[in-house]
Amino acid sequence: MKTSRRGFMGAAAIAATAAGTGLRAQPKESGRVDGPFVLTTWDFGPGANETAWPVLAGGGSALDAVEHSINHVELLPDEYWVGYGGVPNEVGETTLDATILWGPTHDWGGVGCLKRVKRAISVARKVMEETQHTLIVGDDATRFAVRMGFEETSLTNLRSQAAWEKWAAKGVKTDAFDPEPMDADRLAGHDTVGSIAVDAHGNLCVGCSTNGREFKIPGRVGDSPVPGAGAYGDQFVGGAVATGNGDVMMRFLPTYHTVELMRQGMPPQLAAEAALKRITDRGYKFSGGIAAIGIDGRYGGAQVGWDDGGFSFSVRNREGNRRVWVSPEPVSQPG
Ligand code: SD4
Repeated sequence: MKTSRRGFMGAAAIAATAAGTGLRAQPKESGRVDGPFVLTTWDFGPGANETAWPVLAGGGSALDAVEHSINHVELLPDEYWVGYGGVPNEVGETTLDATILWGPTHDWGGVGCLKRVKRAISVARKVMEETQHTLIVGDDATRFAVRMGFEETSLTNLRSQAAWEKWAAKGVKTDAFDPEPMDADRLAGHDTVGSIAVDAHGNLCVGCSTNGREFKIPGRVGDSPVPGAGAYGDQFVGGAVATGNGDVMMRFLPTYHTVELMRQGMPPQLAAEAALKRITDRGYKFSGGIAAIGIDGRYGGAQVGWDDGGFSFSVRNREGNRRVWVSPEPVSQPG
């Protein structure tokens, strides 16, 4: 993986923990918080949670909290992996995938390959609230967004333009034509923001948003907008969000798997490990992570492939924010 930001975070985490015992600090992949709470993945998690927390603290809905959390990341000017200004496809265009679930009604909305509109999670929310559909894709998703009052604008900025020009200058075709990742995952890099909230009324919302995969084949839709793949939730159980190689992960519906195991009483961390193990057991060698939290506030995560330990999620409740680094140890990779 050549994700400079992830590499940096992993190195920083390892350095910080190595300074003490020489070992990784006490892994805290699991724990419990009282509600209301919001959980958000990766290193943008703390900032996203801080944006969402006032909504929850003021008695607002988990739906608004998740939208705030994800909008925060989508609109960060320097965030390359989510929202505008990042991850161009093979022809230099940035396209977005997002989904959102409202627990009380189990209503979903999603957009895939959304073009020229910045707040993909908000468009997904419109799909959920204004239509009977679950997923709208491509230029038609753009037309839908404009119809709902969103501004049509370029998703390219200097950074994404430069990233694409540098890649295009090599004259290689996208790595999506390479063999399936059975020996090694050679993806250039990828990240997704996933967010799960439970509000003071006990209502659950789950959402995620991403640019997907660098230099993807135009039209590619990843796991993020697919219920049960990039995100899943059940009002009576809890939620799970995924990040990583969505082309592989969506074949196994790992967040659905995680939540269903939690329904049977399995702690979130073990459920997430089992869902990833289902994929590695079939021989895939990939990078992927899952963060999950029950309606009761028990949380946990698992990951494979990010050996630098860089995958984290953050959980915010009235006691503050806690960052949870997810150890790569529990799930073994084949080979
Ligand atoms: C995708 N799963 O489109 C997303 C990307 C991601 O960490 O999450 N990367 O494949």
